[in-house]
Amino acid sequence: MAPDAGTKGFPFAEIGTLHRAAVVCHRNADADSYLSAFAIARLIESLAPECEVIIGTPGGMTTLTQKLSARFKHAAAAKGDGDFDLYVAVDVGDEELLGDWKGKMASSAGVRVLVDHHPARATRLYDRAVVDEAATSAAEVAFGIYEGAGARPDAESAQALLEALLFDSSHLAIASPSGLRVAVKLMDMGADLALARKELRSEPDYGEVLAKLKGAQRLSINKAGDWVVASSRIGSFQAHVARALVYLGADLAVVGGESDGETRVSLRSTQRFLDRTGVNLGTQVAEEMAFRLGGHGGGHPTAASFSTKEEEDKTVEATMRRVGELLGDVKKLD
Ligand SMILES: [Mn+2]
Repeated sequence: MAPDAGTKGFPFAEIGTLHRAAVVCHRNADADSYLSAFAIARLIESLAPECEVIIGTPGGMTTLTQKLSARFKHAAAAKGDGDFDLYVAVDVGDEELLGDWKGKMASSAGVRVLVDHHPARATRLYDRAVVDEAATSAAEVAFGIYEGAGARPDAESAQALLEALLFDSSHLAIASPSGLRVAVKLMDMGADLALARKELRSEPDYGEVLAKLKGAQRLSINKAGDWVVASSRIGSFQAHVARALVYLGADLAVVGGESDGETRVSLRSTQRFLDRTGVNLGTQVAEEMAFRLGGHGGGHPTAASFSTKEEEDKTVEATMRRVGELLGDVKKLD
């Protein structure tokens, strides 16, 4: 990783020589990545009016980002043609998430800059890095670049940065003190908080809505020790249903279903459940069940899944038995 020399001198290239610049998001760009890239693209355009700037979106964008990109319009390309004099990778984390752009950047003679809030990794891909691991969003880092340049985001860029910050901070619930300060500064510059909340709302997906309601209808309520364990069966959106059951109040949710000759089980628990029981759903349930039944699985301590060729009933029952081994006898309440 190139040393972080602060934001002074951004974009670290001879402004007069810039003809083509690409601000590149991570694969399947989320709102923080795209909107931060949007504001940085605007900044480069104001610093170098002769330079053509595009936003690179390897592998496209999420559904929400597509909607936001129609509101915050900028020339964008999944794969940029030819080489660029300047590359700015935004919110990328792992450089593999640059997709096709990684190879293009690696072989370029152009200046390569990273703007990020993910932990810095060992890499030689970038010439300069502006990374703040304490930032909740890439938008805060992008705002810091504006401040370092003594520039003020235009109204649209300020709005974009506020929406990016809200997106990555669970609507400010997990924002750091410095993130909150940036949010206030953006509002002082004209960004509208109510509008930001509204524009970040995504349309409900009909299939997901039906799956969640059917999942609730087929609910089985169990108790294991002091813990409420909800289980259900659904052929799709298992993860969404499991999350919804935890949201309803279950400490642990086990949701399984068969489709295309495979049974998929999603597991979700609360942080409180993890803290008190120490049960890691990724290693102790998903990986273990994949091992026992044959299949593959894993995940995080409070969110995991596995799939197997075994049939649905047997799979869910075996998973509940595993829960019993870890928590004590499972008693059905309904
Ligand atoms: Mn981010």
